[in-house]
Amino acid sequence: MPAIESAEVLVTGAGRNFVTLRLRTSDGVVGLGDATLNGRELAVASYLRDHVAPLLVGRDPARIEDTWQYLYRGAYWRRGPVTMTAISAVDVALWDIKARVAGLPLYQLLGGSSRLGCRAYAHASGRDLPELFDSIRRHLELGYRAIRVQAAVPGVEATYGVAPGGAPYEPATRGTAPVESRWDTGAYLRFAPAMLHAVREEFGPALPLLHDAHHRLSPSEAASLARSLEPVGLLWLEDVTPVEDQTALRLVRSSSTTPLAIGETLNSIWDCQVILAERLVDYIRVSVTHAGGITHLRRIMALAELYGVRAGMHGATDISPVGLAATLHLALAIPNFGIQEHMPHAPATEDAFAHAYTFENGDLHPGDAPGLGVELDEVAAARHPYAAAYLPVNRLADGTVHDW
Ligand code: EZ4
Ligand code: CO
Repeated sequence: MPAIESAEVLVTGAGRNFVTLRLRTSDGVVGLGDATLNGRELAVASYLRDHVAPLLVGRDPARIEDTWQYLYRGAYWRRGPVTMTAISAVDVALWDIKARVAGLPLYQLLGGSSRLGCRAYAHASGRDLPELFDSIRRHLELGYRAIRVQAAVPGVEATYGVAPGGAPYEPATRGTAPVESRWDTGAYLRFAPAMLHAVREEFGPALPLLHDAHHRLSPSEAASLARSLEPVGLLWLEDVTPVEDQTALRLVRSSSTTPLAIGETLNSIWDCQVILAERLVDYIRVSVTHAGGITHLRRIMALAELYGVRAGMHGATDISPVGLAATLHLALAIPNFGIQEHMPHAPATEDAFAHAYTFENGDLHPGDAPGLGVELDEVAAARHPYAAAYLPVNRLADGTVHDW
């Protein structure tokens, strides 16, 4: 029986910070897992290096479910983003190994493909409406068929989703402490409906449009926004309320038919149990990298299917190419796939991670290379050392810390 011979944790700053787990078996098969937790990267690296790697060496790489249970139930202190990101990385690396041993792309082990490709949506943004319209047009020219739209709120110095100076948006900033921004919910609520109505008017009724409120509203504020956006016909309105308060969505749901999405910061099936069982959203966004890997996300998506909820897969740049590949293999196979978020990675990230997945005609496809179809180029990765980076912190005008 082959055994896991080594478990290495590789930290790079190639494009942005990424943590990658590399497992090697006694018969020379290598599997990769994404262990990146944006802004808290080294906590997961330590969790893996100090507490998980020593337990993996000598184990049978084929026993994926047992290893998952061993790391989850066996830890006693369970759940939470650090633990679940670490378990995700192990799980994905083991699925990579199993599929490489089989000589098959991972999606074949998950039941085979259920669709031609995974419809992706792009992020368009602008500091004003003309710049936003240009950004949408640019993304349509690149082939995207669904667009998330975010625009700078007048009077708010930094708006989530809008890059300063038209560069691709990356929320984490290098430095020893987070950047602090001022947030004004009133200004946002006065601006967002008009902005989204203007986009719909400009681009016509057929273009699928999405918008992310990024967890900043109270239930009544969210309900009123969702109601005012009904004529826009969004594909979804994302993250209206802070997600840990699952029942906050009840008021939004009962007040409006605007489709809702939530879940990118949730870490387990229990974190989204109420949201799913009460059908409080249309799309669930928990990710392969932060919610227990292929093994656990598959279970979450099976529960979601029972309630008519579809997968709205998280795909920001802090999901590494390893994590994105894992997401795409699952997205291609499950019956209730909805849509895949796609923010292209920086050139330095592309240099460090060669991947078989492709983007064509608005769809991502995981490709047909064995396993995940991703190879890590250690030399290219090492050219860019890790440097601490943080997501911003929001404060209200009076200095009160608010959700970012
Ligand atoms: O802010 O992944 O919908 N996408 C998002 C992302 C998140 C980042 C945080 O690490 O909300 O851009
Ligand atoms: Co989001």
